[in-house]
This record gives sequence, structure tokens and C-alpha cells, in this order.
Amino acid sequence: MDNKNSVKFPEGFLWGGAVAANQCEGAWLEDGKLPNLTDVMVGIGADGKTPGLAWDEESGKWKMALKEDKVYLSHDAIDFYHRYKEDLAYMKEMGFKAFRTSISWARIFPRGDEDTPNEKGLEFYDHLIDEIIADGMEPVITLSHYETPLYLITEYGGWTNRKLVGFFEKFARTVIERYKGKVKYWMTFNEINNAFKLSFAAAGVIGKHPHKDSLPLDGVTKKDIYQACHNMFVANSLAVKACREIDPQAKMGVMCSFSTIATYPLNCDPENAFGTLEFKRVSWFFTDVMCRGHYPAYVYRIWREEDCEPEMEPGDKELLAAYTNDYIGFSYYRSAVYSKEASMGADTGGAQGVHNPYLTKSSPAPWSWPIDAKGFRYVCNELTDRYELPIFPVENGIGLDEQPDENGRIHDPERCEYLADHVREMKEAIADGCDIMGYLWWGPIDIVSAGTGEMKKRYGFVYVDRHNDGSGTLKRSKKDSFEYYKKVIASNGEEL
Ligand code: BGP
Repeated sequence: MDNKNSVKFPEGFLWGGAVAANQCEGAWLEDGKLPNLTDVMVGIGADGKTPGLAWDEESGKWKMALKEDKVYLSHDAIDFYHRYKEDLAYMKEMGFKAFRTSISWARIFPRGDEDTPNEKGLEFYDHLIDEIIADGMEPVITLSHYETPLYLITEYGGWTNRKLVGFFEKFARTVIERYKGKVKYWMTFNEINNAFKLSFAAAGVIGKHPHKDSLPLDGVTKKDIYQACHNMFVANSLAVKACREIDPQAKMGVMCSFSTIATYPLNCDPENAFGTLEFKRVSWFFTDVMCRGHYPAYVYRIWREEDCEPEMEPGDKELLAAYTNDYIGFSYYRSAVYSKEASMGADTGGAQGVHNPYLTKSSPAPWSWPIDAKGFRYVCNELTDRYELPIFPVENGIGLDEQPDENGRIHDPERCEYLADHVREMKEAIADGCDIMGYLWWGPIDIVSAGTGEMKKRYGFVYVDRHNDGSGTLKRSKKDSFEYYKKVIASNGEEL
């Protein structure tokens, strides 16, 4: 390559967008579906992220106990379940080459432990996947986007229980078989590396007391989380195995929240440099196991010193080694700064360290995620250097609080700018040698936010008239960014 201008996005680059079943479908108890863990999570208001569960002394188990003062917007969401044709038509109009969603596990196996799948649930995805393909897009499917069936938590205790491995394998085999030849890109667990910081959502780990979905967790030990991770790693390898056996043309990726990899040390203090390295290892740990096929050396010290080594069954290590993932799917929203003096908080956007004075822009309050497009290139390069695998940014975007103007239009230049800056840096990453499969914008149509359960935090190119109190007509309309992304895709990333 003579200069950077000669680099182009490859032909067939998968431009598109991504959503998750639990954030867009609604119809939370329709056609046989039962609740999944997110259905009790996303309630707006103070205490918004504490699971709507109560301990039942009589049965000695958790049971669903939704809080009456909350609006669980995800229960109806944007009614994608009934309006997906109209919604996909917008994606088609923008020229999407790929559309990512998840198959809601609790539609297929409502409790999670049944022997036979729920045919009604499968029928919905038959139609949805056919429609995605008919609209000229590749379906990119996440097997579990924070969507473990609730029953597997209340009855079995969540992913700390090894039995979930078999339940997940059955679910994976059922849908891979059903959609073979149609779905080429799969991913196992959304943002699996959030198991430590959002352990209920990401790993279905629950203790003896209700707790907020962030550390420290009452009654949950580090060993519990490592155990849940190990079980999910085994389940991940079994899904890779199922994919190779059933549909060898298809690819099974991992999905991690890798905003955390763009964590910079505050200064050249070696303590901050090494602290940053250790902080990043909490995320690397997941791809180190799933993409390299073995537990990394550094984790054995943690297990030894903190007495938290998970139990493994004979054959597990061989399975992890034999079935590693084909590509790395990841989300990127923001970067962070590590300081040994500050605690590293977390939200769905990634890590929250100390303020970075070099970054002048951020998403609006109250979210205020710093905007760092160079951090995106940094993450792509780090992943490529470490694993030499194809990488797929399957979530990138900016959440804004928006209202239509007097003409019913939404002008969102910040979104267009965020998009352009990130696409520019992604092109640099390709010039750096990264093998990038495509680019999926998070939430191309407004959906319920994962972190706060709001409608107010909007990522879409398409506006949806629904509000935090549950009101709204659900009418869809295009924002200015709609035409902008359409132009970006039509020019294969050349016109920004
Ligand atoms: C990721 C999740 C998505 C999504 C996104 C934005 O962590 O995979 O489900 O919602 O973050 O986060 P939020 O919705 O909290 O703004």
C-alpha cells in the first residue's frame, strides 16, 4: 500500500446494525414465551437495576416479584415482534448488508429445561430470518443476549450450575439445525466478559440476597463467578462444535464488551501501567480462553491466592482446546483512564475510570460517555495483535435524548459525526492490517436501553414514539442520520 488513501473497505463488507430480542421485541409472554432474566431487570427509577425477584422462604427459591412502582419497558419494547417487517424495510432502505439480533432463548425453550422446543417460538424466527434474507441482509445471530431463561435461575441457580451447559447446548443445536444454510454468523453470549461487573445479566449469577447488578454482590463469591464463566466456556465450545458438525460453512464468534481494552494508564507511573494491564486482563481472560483454547497463566495465581478455582470435569480442558471460536465480535462505545487511586466503575458502555482531559466530547448527561474514535482503532489493533483472528465490531453507537421539532423531524448531527469519526478510524485499522468483517451500528432503530431500561436513551436512525412512562404511539420516523448512514453504506465507507 503506497499511502493510507489507497486503502478501501473490502467488497462485501458487512455494513449494518444490531439489536437484541429483549430490547426490541416486546411480546414478553406471547406464544408460549416465559420470562428471561432481562424481563425482571430493566425497570426505570431509583434502584432500577436490582432484579425484580424475591426470596420465597417456603420453597427456598427465588421467585419473580416485579416492582409495582416501575415501568418494565422491555415487556412491550417497540413491538418488533409484530412490526419487524416494517422495521426491516427501513434497514433495507439504508442498504444494510447485515442485521444482528438475538434469538430469545425463552421463546424456544420457555423454561430452559424442556425436552422439546416451542414450535411457535421457532416459527417467529423462521419468518424473521427469512425476511432479513429477503431484504438482502445477512442475519447475524446472538444465541444469548443477556437472555438466560428466568426459570434456570430460580430453579437451578443460574450459570453456576453445570446443568445449564446441557440446556444451552440443546438450544444451540436446535437453532443451528433449524437455520443451517441461512445464518452464517453466530455468536454465543453477548458481552460474556461482563460476568464480573454485571454478573446477574451476563452470567445469571445470583446470591442469597437481592443485589444490584454490580460488584460487590451480596452472597456471591468470586469462585461462583469463575464457576459460571467456566460453565459458559464449556457451553461456548459445545456451540462451536455443534456449528462445525451441523453447518460447517457457518462461523461461531464470541461477543465481548471491549471498550475496556481502550483503558489508558493515567501516567507513566509503573503502578498505573501495571494496574492497567491487570485491569485489561479481566476482559482479555474471556477471549484468552475462548480464542486460544486454554486458561491463561495469570489466572492461576488469582485462583491460588484467592481460593477461587472453578471445578472442572474430565475432558473440559480438551474441549476448550479443540473448539475455539472463528471470529471476535465486540462492542465499542468509549475509552477509560486507569488510576491506582480511583476505583474503576462500569456500565454497559465499558469501564469508567478518571476523566480524560484529552477527550473533549462526550454523549450528553446523564450518561456522559467520553467519545474516543481513536480508541476504536486501538482496540481493533490490540485484538489483531493478540489473536490474529477476523474481528467484527457488532456494536458501536451513541445514545442521545431526542425530541422531534415542530415539523416532526429529528436533527442529529452528533450521531453523524460520531459515526463518521469511528468509520474513519476503522478504515485506519484496516490499513494497519486488521481483518474487519463488517460494522454494525448499535440500535439502528430506537429500542429500550440495556443499562437503564429507558426509551429516552436513543441510538436509532429511526425514531420510535415511545417514552419512559410507557406512553407513545410506537410510530416510526426517520432522523437526519438515516440518509447519512445510507450514503456511507452506498459509498462503501468512502463518503463521510
Ligand atoms: C451493550 C449491550 C447492548 C446495549 C448497549 C448500549 O452493553 O450489549 O444490549 O444496550 O450496550 O448500552 P445501553 O443500552 O445501556 O446504553
